[in-house]
Amino acid sequence: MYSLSFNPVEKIDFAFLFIIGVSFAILAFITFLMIYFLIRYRRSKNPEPAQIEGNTILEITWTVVPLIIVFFMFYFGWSGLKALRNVPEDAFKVTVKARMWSWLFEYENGKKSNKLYVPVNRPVLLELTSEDVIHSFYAPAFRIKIDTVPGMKTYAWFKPEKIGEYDILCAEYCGRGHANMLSKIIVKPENQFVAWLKEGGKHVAEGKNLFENYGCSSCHSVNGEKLEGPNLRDIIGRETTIIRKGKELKIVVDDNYFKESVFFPEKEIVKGYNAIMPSYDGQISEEELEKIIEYLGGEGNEKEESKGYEIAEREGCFSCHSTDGSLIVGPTFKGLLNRTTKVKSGKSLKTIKADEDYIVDSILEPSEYIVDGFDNIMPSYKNLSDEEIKNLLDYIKSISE
Ligand code: HEC
Ligand code: HEC
Ligand SMILES: [Cu+2]
Repeated sequence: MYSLSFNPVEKIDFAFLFIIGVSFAILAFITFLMIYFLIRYRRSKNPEPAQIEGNTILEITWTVVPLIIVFFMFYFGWSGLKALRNVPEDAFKVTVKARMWSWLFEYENGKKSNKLYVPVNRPVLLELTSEDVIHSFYAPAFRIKIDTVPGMKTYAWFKPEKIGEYDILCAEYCGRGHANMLSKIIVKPENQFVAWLKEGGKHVAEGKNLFENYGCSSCHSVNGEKLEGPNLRDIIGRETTIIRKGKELKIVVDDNYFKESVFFPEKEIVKGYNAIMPSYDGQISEEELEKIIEYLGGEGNEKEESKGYEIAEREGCFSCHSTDGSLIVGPTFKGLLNRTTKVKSGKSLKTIKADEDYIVDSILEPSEYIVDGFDNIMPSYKNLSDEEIKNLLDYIKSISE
C-alpha cells in the first residue's frame, strides 16, 4: 500500500490513513479489554479484591509497542513532508501573489492570470509572496497549505495527474473579503495549456527576450525611467524632438522611424541624448524588431475596453468594487467618472470631482485621498504599466456613462 511514488499527495494521505488506522485499532483493543475485564472480574465472581504487583514484561511491552507505533507515524509524516519540500527539477514555475482579496499568478513569459492554469502530468513549482498581510494558499486537492508572507518568498509544488478544476482558498483570516478569496487550479492537456500560455503573451514574451538579449534594456527602460537612452514604453505614436543633419525637428514616432533608429542611429539623434547608440544594421532582423515593437506596446491595443476589464478582474479590483452600484468594501465603479465625492486628505475633508487624474491617482496612490466613509485598505497598483493603468481608466470610463 505504501507507494514509492514521488507524488506527495499519496504519502500525506498514507500518513493520515496510518494514524487513523492505528487510532481505531487501539480504540477497538481498549474497548475489548474494558468489556472483557468487566465481565471477567465482576463482583459476584471476585468478592475479594486482589492486589496485583508489577509485571515487568507487560510494562516493557506497553511502553515499547506504542513507541514503535509513534516512530512509524513520525516516519510516514516526515517522508510526506520531505516529498512536499523537495521540488522535482523539471518543475514548471509560477509566481503567486496574494493580496486583499485575490490571487495573481504570473508565468515566466510575462502572462498573468487570476486563475492558476497548469499542464497535466507536469510538476508545478509555486513561488509565493504577499503584497499586504499574511494569507495562506490552500489547495486541498493537492494537500497544499502554505502561508504567503509579505517581504518573503515561500514555495510549494504539486503534480496534477487529472484534467479538471480544483479549488484554491485562503486559509489565513485576512480581513473582510477573506471568504471571497477563492480561485481555481485549472489543469489542461499540455497542448491546450501551451496554447493558453502563448495567447496574447507570445510575441510580447519574445519581444521582451529580444529586447533584453540585444542589450536594449541596458540603455532603455520600459517604465518611464530615463537611462542612457529614452524610455521606450509606448514609443510608437509619441512626439519627439530629434536632431537630423544639425537641424532640430519634431516628429511622431512610427514603425519606420523606429527601425531607422535601430539600424542607423547616427542619422537622427533624440534631443537631449548623446549619440552613443550602436547600430544594429545586419544584426537584428525586421521580424525581430516587430516583436520588440509589439512588446513595447505599439500594437494590439484594439480591445481597449475589454482589456481594462481583464486587468481589473486579474488584479482583483472586483473583490472590493462593484460595477452595478452596490457596495462591497469600496465605492462602486458605476458612474464614477465625474462623480462628486467627499474625500479625506490627512485631516481635512473636501469635496472633489472624480476626473481622470483623480481616478488614476486613486489607483496609484490610494491612501492620498480616502473616500469619506471608507477605510484606507486599497493597495497601491504602482506596479502596473502606464498602458495597463490607461486600460483600467478607459474601462472605468466606459461603465461610467
Ligand atoms: C549603448 C546604449 C544603447 C543601446 C544598447 C541601445 N540604445 Fe537605443 N538609444 C540610445 C540613445 C542614447 C538614444 C538617443 C540618442 C539617439 O537617438 O541616438 C537611443 C535612441 C533610440 C530610439 C529612438 C528613441 C526616440 O525617442 O526617438 C530607439 C527607437 C531605440 N534607441 C531603440 C533601441 C533598440 C530597439 C535597441 C536594442 C536593439 C537599442 N535602442 C539599444 C542608446 C542605446
Ligand atoms: C482591498 C480592496 C480594494 C481593492 C482590491 C481595490 N480597491 Fe479601489 N478602493 C478601495 C476602497 C476601500 C476605496 C475607498 C477608500 C479610498 O479612497 O482609498 C477605494 C477607492 C478607489 C477609487 C476611488 C473611488 C472614488 O469613489 O473616489 C478608485 C478609482 C479605485 N479604488 C480603483 C480601483 C482599481 C482600478 C482597482 C484594481 C486595480 C482597485 N481599486 C482595487 C478598496 C479596494
Ligand atoms: Cu487571505
